[in-house]
Amino acid sequence: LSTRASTVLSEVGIPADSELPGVYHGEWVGSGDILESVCPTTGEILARVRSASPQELQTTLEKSRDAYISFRSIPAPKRGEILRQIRVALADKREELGALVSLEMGKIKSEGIGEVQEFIDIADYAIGLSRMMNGRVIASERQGHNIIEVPNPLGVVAVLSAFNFPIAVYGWNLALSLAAGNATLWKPSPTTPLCSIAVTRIISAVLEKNGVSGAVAGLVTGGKSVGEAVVESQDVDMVSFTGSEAVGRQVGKVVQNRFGKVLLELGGNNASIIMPDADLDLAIPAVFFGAVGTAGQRCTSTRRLYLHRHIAPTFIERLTSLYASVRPGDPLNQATLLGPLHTRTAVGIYSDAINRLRDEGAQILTGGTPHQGLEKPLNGGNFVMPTIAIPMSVNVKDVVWSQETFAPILCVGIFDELEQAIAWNNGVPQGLSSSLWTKDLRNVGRWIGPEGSDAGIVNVNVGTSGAEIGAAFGGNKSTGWGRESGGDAWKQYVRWSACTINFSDKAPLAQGVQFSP
Ligand code: UN1
Repeated sequence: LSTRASTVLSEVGIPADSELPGVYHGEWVGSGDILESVCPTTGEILARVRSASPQELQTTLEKSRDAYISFRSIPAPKRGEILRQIRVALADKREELGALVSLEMGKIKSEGIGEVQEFIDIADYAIGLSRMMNGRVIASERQGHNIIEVPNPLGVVAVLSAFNFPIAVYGWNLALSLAAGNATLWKPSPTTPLCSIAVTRIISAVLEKNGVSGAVAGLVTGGKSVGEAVVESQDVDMVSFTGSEAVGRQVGKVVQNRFGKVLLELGGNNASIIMPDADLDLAIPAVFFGAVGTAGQRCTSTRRLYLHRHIAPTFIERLTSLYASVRPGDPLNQATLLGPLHTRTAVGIYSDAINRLRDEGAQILTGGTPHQGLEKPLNGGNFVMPTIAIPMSVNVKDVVWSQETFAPILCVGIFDELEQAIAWNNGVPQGLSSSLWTKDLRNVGRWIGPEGSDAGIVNVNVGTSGAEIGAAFGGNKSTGWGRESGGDAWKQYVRWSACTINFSDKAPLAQGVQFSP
């Protein structure tokens, strides 16, 4: 193993060339299929993980349920105190975990660290929340009666997370779920098992120190069959799934069929709209980060750029020259802005999307090929050139506009009226993030109002990617309507009871109904 990799791994307690158990339910086990963690930058195998066998998965599901049954009685502020200790332990390993994200997922280190910071932020939020998970008192129509709404712990929450945010998305779910009094079971992407093992070790040490079952935050690594079994299990009360529209559609059906709760965070096909009065000094770098940052592998990455005709030539020229300055590199190096795609398969998907653009007559302004001739060890990595394309026309029903490709490909269209750009923004199946650049308040009003963007995230003079934890995160339409993280998202992680309580000496029926013989 290269020194760059073994250094990062040893900082999080993973020996070089090791084979690790990938299942945790209070103890570490693992005798299922072997998962290989492959470094996207060099192609080397970082470690091997023994995933969950069917029996181990069943045991973990049972232990999760047992853990929920004891954990739900611990008062919420005490659960918040445990979360505070988890927050401290994570902050203590912020840089090391950030480097591990960078090594295993391939995003640049600053973004890897940012992801751990996002977990810390949502932990802070949920610690406060643990003293504020309030219900309501409602006026009853009956004398001497009161109605209260009571939030209670829900049960077992399974989190199926994607490779692109191998720590943060779990963090959003775990923090709320733990504060809410649930047991959480994590099924991470099979390609980022090391991140999940490192995080689970940190959390389990805190749980055990507090005399709480480690299965409050369990882990099952594995492939498709493990994911399917978790989704199908009657022991799982809620499934929070982040991933593709195709898989999310199946997950939604299966969970709905057994009347479980589901929270879906699926495709993003996010647009930025640039008005003629926009501050280009701010807008151009924001589009650059949105489209090229994380090598285009965020759900919130900018994939579509709609430019007003008046500023289009200048914008394109300046954006293209920023693209020309980007060199692919080791994401662990501080100067690197562009890391690899996560898998070799993704390089093929990138090439297919470029070919489709070419076939349809699009003009490729920059990029359009995988990176060739890179020096060792980067020649083993999945590097592609960030690409700007101008399709022949903006028919948003065309595949080039309507399909999400998880790679740094930006399609540009030119408009004359804001209405046109908003129609394009809304004309695709997905509805996660969107961004308008303008100084005119009237445009802002239109954009955030009923005739504006139909996405879950509607920004003004802020790019499509890089949401903070304070607001509820998620999207509409084929993005799945899920909401995670801040805002009122916690309300999904509890079961609500409407309790009518009679303090009087009579027992009247509602609506004045009489029912006496
Ligand atoms: C995702 O890509 O699934 O807003 C999550 C952002 C990040 C989270 C993205 N805070 O880009």
